[in-house]
This record gives sequence, C-alpha cells and structure tokens, in this order.
Amino acid sequence: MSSLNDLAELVISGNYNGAKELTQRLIDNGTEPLEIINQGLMAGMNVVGVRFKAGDMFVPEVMMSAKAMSTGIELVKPLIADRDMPSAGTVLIGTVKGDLHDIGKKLVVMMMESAGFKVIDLGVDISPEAFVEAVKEHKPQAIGMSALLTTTMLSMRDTIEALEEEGLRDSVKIVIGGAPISQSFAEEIGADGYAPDAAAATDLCKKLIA
Ligand code: B12
Repeated sequence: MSSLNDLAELVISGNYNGAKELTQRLIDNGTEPLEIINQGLMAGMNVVGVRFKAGDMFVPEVMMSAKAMSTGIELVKPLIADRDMPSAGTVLIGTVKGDLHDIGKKLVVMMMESAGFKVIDLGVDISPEAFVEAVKEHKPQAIGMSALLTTTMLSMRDTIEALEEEGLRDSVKIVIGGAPISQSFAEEIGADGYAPDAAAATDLCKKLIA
C-alpha cells in the first residue's frame, strides 16, 4: 500500500494525529502537495461521504474524519498557490433567520470543503437581507440554507424573494436542507434543490454547479 493510500485510510478512520504526521512525512519526502490532497486527504474523505450516505458511518465519525482531513490540508495549504488549490466553486451557507441550529449545517460545510468547495459560512440566524448582502459581496455559485424549525423554514422563501427583488436570483443555485425540509417544499418555494444529508448536499452542489 502506498503512503497516499495510508493517508486516505487515516482520514477514513478519523485518526487526525496519524494523518498530521503522515502528511508531514509526505511533504518532507517531496511528495507533490496536490497529490497529497487529491490522492490522500480527499480520496479518504470521498470514501467517508459514500459510507455516510449509505448509513455505514455516523455524525461523530464523519466529524473526526473531517478533522483529520483539515489537519492535513492546513499543513499542505501554504505550499500551494491559491490558484492551484482544487476548487469546485464557492458556496455561501447559513442557518435562516430565527433559527440557531447549526450542527447539521457544520457537517454540510465540512463535507463540501472536503469535496473542494470554498465555503463561506455565514453562521446562524441569517436574515434574507444578510444573505442578499453576502451574495453581492462574495458572488458564490450556490447558496445553502438550513432550517430545523417549522417556524423558520418560511424564511427560505423570503430569502429567495429578496434575491429575486435584487435581480440576483438567477446568478446562484439555491439548495436547502434541514429536518423539516423536503423536495416538495423546495419546489414550492422555487429552490433549485433539496438534500437530506451532508453527502447528498455535496453531490447536489457538484451537479448544479457543473
Ligand atoms: C440539537 C438541537 C437543539 C440545540 C441546537 C444546538 C446547535 N448548535 O445546533 C438547541 C438546544 C440550541 C436547540 C434549541 C431549540 N430547539 Co432544537 N433540536 C435539536 C435536535 C435535538 C438535534 C438537531 C441536530 O443537530 N441534528 C443532527 C444533525 C446532523 O442533523 P440535521 O440538523 O438534520 O442536519 C442534516 C440534514 O438535515 C442536512 N442539512 C442540514 N442543513 C442543511 C443545509 C443544506 C443546504 C442542505 C442541502 C442539507 C442540510 O444535512 C445534515 C447532515 O447530514 C433536534 C431534534 C432532531 N432530531 O432533529 C431538535 C429540534 C430541531 N429542536 C426543536 C425545538 C422546538 C427547539 C427550540 C424551539 C426549543 C425551545 N423551546 O427553546 C429551540 C429553538 C432555538 C432556535 N431559535 O433555533 C424541535 C423543532 C420542532 C419543529 N418541527 O419545529 C426539534 C425537532 C426537537 C423536537 N422533536 O421537538 N435545539
């Protein structure tokens, strides 16, 4: 087994100390930084995504894997020019107005970052106006909105309407998620898609942005 495969395995098992040490060793041995990312760290995280989706891995394990991956990325990043960092696009994400739940959203952020997206996490309790301002500032390819309360999910519709009013709706893909959200609700409010979990959210963004 090559060391890059070993690195992928360390990410899958969530062994962040091991992943950190092996990433450093690979750097010291002169392995190409992009190889370390693509064939080691991200290769491992891709497997995690598939297993999570299949119900073979659970939230705490995925978080450990994401930590292992980001520990490695932090070491490799300074060696890579920004333009060479693999980027699948920019996604702006936030939990909607009135809602403070962010555990699932953080998981979505980690999964998306692992898949090479640049993710701007606006945090929680994000008003339609704040989403609009952030779209103007960051010009993302996609927006992700999260809601865990039936009382706050309507803020997703308000956000889409606010983007329409500003003439920004067609410049971004809009994906939504959270426990009370469904595909039919996404269709009802004019979002581009819904995903039930972090792995599916990542796949959806890849598909929509491609
Ligand atoms: C943890 C929790 C809290 C924590 C939140 C901590 C935090 N930092 O997030 C605290 C204690 C603060 C909290 C507070 C409240 N909560 Co609460 N909470 C929960 C609980 C137990 C778990 C939520 C969770 O983290 N799940 C785990 C994650 C991994 O799953 P997830 O969030 O669904 O995310 C996944 C997917 O939905 C999807 N996804 C998520 N976001 C996005 C975004 C996009 C773009 C996409 C594509 C996908 C996606 O991917 C994620 C990962 O796979 C749920 C019960 C439940 N089983 O859902 C209640 C629950 C959501 N809470 C509830 C309530 C009522 C409240 C309070 C109003 C309670 C109160 N009276 O004060 C307050 C509201 C505070 C507020 N204004 O937001 C209710 C909501 C009922 C309803 N239908 O509206 C629930 C369902 C509990 C219940 N059965 O009554 N809560």
